[in-house]
Amino acid sequence: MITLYTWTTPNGRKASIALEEMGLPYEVRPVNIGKNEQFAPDFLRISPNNKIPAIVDQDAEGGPLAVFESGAILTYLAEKSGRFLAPSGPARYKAMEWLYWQVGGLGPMLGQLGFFALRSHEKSQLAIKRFTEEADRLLSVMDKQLAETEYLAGADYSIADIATYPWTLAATGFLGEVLADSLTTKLFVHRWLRTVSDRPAVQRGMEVPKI
Ligand SMILES: N[C@@H](CCC(=O)N[C@@H](CS)C(=O)NCC(=O)O)C(=O)O
Repeated sequence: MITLYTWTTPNGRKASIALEEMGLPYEVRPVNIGKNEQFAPDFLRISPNNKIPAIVDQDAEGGPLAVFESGAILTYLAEKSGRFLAPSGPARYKAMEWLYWQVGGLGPMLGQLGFFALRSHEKSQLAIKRFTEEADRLLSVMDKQLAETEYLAGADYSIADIATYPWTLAATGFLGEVLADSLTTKLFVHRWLRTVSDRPAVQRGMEVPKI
């Protein structure tokens, strides 16, 4: 059994979508980051960076294993299930490229844009401009890739798509007005979003955690 520590956010949903897609049994422990539960000592022992998602696999080889950081979690789950990540060769590294692109690029930039454009009471025009332009640049890179391939890493759906889906949905959802100009030109991103949205496991993963 895998325990998933998560909340109702794009980073949390990457892990629940992966668990649903891979059909791995799991139980959910909601960590309410609005109430600072991510700083509880018990949670910090599992996720020392005080962020969700994190997992504990009780049945890991060699004994219970805690994993934090969504990219590491998705890689671990893909290797455990043997799904959505090639075991070796070029397809593996294409999936890794786009996985790291999401974890180090799209996620943090959209997160910063959300903070400066929506959550912050003080509106810094410089920060909003900087992160709007960077979000547009990243969505353009993604659109160009998806004009050439069905999924981010090629012909096959992979953990790179799982990682990128919840944040791209956020770009069209709670960031939709901020990014309206950018989104009108990203036709292949919208095609990919529709394809991934149609997957039943993605729909189930987006409902986690139920609170
Ligand atoms: N790089 C991390 C980012 C995780 C992250 O930013 N999680 C947010 C929720 S979406 C969080 O737990 N924030 C709580 C905090 O910063 O105190 C990952 O990909 O797992």
